[in-house]
Amino acid sequence: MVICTVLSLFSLFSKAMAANKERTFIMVKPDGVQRNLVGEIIKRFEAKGFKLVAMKFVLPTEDLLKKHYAEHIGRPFFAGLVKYMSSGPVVAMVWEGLNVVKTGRFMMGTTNPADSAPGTIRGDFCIQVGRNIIHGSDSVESAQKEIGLWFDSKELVAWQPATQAWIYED
Ligand code: ABT
Ligand code: MG
Repeated sequence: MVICTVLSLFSLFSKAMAANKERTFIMVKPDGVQRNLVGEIIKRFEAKGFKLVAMKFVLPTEDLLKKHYAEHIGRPFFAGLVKYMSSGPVVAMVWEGLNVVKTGRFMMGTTNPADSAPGTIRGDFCIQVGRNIIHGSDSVESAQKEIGLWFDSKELVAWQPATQAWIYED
């Protein structure tokens, strides 16, 4: 009986810990970098309570972008999208936390900034869909694919933020 209770408490604890470890791929696009919005975007994810796991400043190749946007190959906007995304450096990041994929998308705002709510990143800082300054994974599966595309596993840093007990209940 006691063993069962201890085991189920341990199982609940492990599930909560695993949920807190969801990861997403966030990227400040070339227009976000050119418009000096890197700090503003990082600040929002940091202040929210998410944990930074990896970050790099890179000029992405067309080959990498074609893999990143493979789901859009053949669509009329694809060539313009790859041209825009390879036009300058980007800041690629991995952020971790409870529901970070979904919450990250809320924080970004809708794809078309014309519909993004004020207070979201796109709602506050951009106007057109082809210059929407930030990317965030749209599902846990996409996040895993994108993180693997942009980062080596050894670039994902294991660390324990001192703030965790003040951000999560368990
Ligand atoms: P990303 O974060 O760039 O992936 O944007 P998001 O997930 O919000 O939107 P999706 B649907 O993935 O669009 C990818 C990029 O393609 C551009 N786009 C998309 C167009 O220009 N016209 C369209 O009709 C659609 C559907 C917008 C997205 N990013 N940029 N730039
Ligand atoms: Mg997308």
